[in-house]
Amino acid sequence: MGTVRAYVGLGANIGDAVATLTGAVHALGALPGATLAGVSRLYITAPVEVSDQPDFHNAAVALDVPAGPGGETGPIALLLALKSIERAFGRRDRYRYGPRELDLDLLLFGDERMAVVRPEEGRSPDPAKATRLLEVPHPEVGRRLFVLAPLADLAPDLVPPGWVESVAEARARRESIEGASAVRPIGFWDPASGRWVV
Ligand code: PH2
Ligand code: MG
Ligand code: MG
Repeated sequence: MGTVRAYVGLGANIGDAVATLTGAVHALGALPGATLAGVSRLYITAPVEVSDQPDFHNAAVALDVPAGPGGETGPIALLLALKSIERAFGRRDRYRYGPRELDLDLLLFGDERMAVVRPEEGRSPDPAKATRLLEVPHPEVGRRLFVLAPLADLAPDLVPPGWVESVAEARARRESIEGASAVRPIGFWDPASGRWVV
């Protein structure tokens, strides 16, 4: 079985977000068969969709993971692992786009392009979003500077499947819309100490 490079978006805006995101990076790197291939800068970002909530901390990681024996097994297995890490860090179910202890979103899974019904364990109990499909690439990647900025740290020249521009180009386009102050880098990942130096 081969490996695939996946990209995961991280976010938090309840509790000690820096500690939570740091712990989540380590948990991702410790998943069975996974290797941490890169960690973005850490950002403070203005909340989108629901603006009446605290600022977020956001980041992204590149993760090399087992491809899975075929079809959807790889991305689904990773999705379930992300949900279980969210719960381990105290994620509670709230309303869509609202505040959260930890959000881990599967952004990209190699060249995979898919939309499948989420397995029961990967669904939210919130009926407004319980039936959402798992879409890869994540549909919000191209429209959110808080995702594109950290992703561009890791893979600026990548053109995700189905896109007509690179991550860096999409980042620049969104920055001209949202304004440069929407995302503010506050630290670099230091592999030696395994944390962001803020
Ligand atoms: N996540 C959301 C809704 N809004 N805003 C920012 N800045 N960062 C996020 O991670 C975020 C958000 C739902 O997942
Ligand atoms: Mg999210
Ligand atoms: Mg999520």
